[in-house]
Amino acid sequence: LLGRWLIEGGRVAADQISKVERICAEKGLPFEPAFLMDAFEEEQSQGVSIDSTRAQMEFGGQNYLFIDVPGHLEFLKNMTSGASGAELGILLIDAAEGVQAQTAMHLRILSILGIVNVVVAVNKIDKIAYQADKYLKLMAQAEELVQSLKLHTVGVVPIAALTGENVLYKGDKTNWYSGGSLLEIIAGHAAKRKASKAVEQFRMLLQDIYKLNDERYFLGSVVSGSVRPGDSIYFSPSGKSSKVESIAKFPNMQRSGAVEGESIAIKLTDQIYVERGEIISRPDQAPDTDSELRATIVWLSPHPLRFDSEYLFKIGTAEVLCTVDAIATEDAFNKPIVNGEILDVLLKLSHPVAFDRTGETGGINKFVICSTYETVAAGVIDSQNLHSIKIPIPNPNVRSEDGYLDRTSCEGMHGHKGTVLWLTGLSGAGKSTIAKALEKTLFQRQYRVMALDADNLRAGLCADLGFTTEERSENIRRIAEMAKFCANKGFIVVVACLSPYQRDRETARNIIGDSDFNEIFISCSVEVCKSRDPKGLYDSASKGTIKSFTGLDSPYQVPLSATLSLDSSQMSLEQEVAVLISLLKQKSIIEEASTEKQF
Ligand code: ADX
Repeated sequence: LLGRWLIEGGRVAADQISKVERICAEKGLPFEPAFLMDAFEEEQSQGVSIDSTRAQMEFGGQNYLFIDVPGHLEFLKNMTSGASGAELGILLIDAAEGVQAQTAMHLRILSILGIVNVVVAVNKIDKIAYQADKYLKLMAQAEELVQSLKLHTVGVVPIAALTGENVLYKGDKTNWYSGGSLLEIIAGHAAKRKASKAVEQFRMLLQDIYKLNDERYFLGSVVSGSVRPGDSIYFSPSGKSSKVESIAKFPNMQRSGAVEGESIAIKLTDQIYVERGEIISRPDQAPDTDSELRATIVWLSPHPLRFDSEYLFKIGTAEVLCTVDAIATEDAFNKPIVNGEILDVLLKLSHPVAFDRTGETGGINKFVICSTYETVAAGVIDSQNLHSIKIPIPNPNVRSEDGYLDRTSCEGMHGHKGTVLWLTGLSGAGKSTIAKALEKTLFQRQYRVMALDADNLRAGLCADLGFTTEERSENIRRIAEMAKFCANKGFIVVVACLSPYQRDRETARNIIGDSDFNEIFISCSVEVCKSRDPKGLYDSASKGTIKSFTGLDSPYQVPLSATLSLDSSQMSLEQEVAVLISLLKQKSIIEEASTEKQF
């Protein structure tokens, strides 16, 4: 097929064709485009630069790069280490031989490379005498296989690369086939891709931060979407946000914007401190962050996978340490995982990284795993959220019982409405102090209030939980369920919980309900929190006795759409309480006046 593309694409000089024709004639063989490939290989060994596995050519004003993947594992390494992901896979099936065991393996590799769109080309249709019924059987088989691997069939086409039937142009021997030629199918897909590029989300990989004449520049490559001065941007996994002041493309050229494929330097409107490895996005299209991932990998090393070894995990520009656990089968632990094997794994990372759950709309979901010396695996992150998988599904045999008191009766009895104020912020920001002061004020004014301090709950209800991302998620899920319960009993619930991840706060919002969930960000810089250090934890963490401490070696993602932000380094406690009381009034949770009592 590649030989056919080359001939039709005008990439082969007439004398080369006649040379191959002559050799074929001498050997009494019919001319085959495949022989051209052999001829190229020979030339290549003599230093002529035609790559026998890659062919670039133009058809109808559109440039194509065809890459032949002979199932070589070495090739996979090249393919995954660069940003050279193909846009479309052509699965070539021999009409005479049918779907082979290897075919499924090749398709799985495509999916690991993030190539979800596949054209099935049933080749050598001449060998089965252009028979429609045989082709249709193969077509159904191939389509089923492609779909079973969650790939998408862009088209299925009967071709004969030898004669050119249906490769570039429709031939006359398969009149029963009503679809387009292989090239027409590919061109149609390319046009669609072009249109969809316009809606791709902005993703830039942060490579470095340069200081130049006292200005800080954030360097990296735009891998999808576009960016312009004035845009609000968000850094993941650190959760920092800022605005683009200007964009430069070295050497020293100011730019009015940048698009996919460009390496640029961004100057921000304010000073933020982040490191290489972050993904820059729009605030409302932030990628996921986690330190535990489900993924599918293909093992690429002659040395077997070791479950007790630490490897280097690389995604985008981020590099962290990881260990690999198999999740698919018990068996995986018993037999060595060797070259070419594909398996489902759970990756435990030393630090959280940012990533996307799908490669669609420009998402970053592919990674490689390296040992000290080599790339040992390539993989794709599972599209299902590890944590959402964990959220228990209620047993259908358990039915909830309506109590005697419903929310309206409770609220009527209390004389005010129920709601949740969810205080989030760093350790030492003042959440507990504010929650306690607010509890006191509301109580003195005879409102029914319930303060849920995460530190206290961790002594009992959540005593089984530590501080991995997964355990923090579970912690927040439990607190959110409790808060919801109390709000439904007409209480004003004040939650004080670090809740560092946007995703977990969104889970809390979903559990509690949008109308009851008020996200209150107690903002305070790490430096101030460190200097306060009421529990001496920052001190212990900087000495290394506490690991994954939020604000130090574990991220805090600043809320993007908090109901209120209170800067505890600027406001007094009284001011903070007053602001929260006026929020409750403004939301008609409590009335304007209420008799105050001293208890
Ligand atoms: S959350 O991350 O799951 O939301 P939560 O609010 O329950 O955290 O608990 C945070 C409190 O646990 C902190 O105020 C601090 O006292 C204590 N703590 C102990 N280890 C850590 C850690 N590694 N990161 C953050 N807080 C920690």
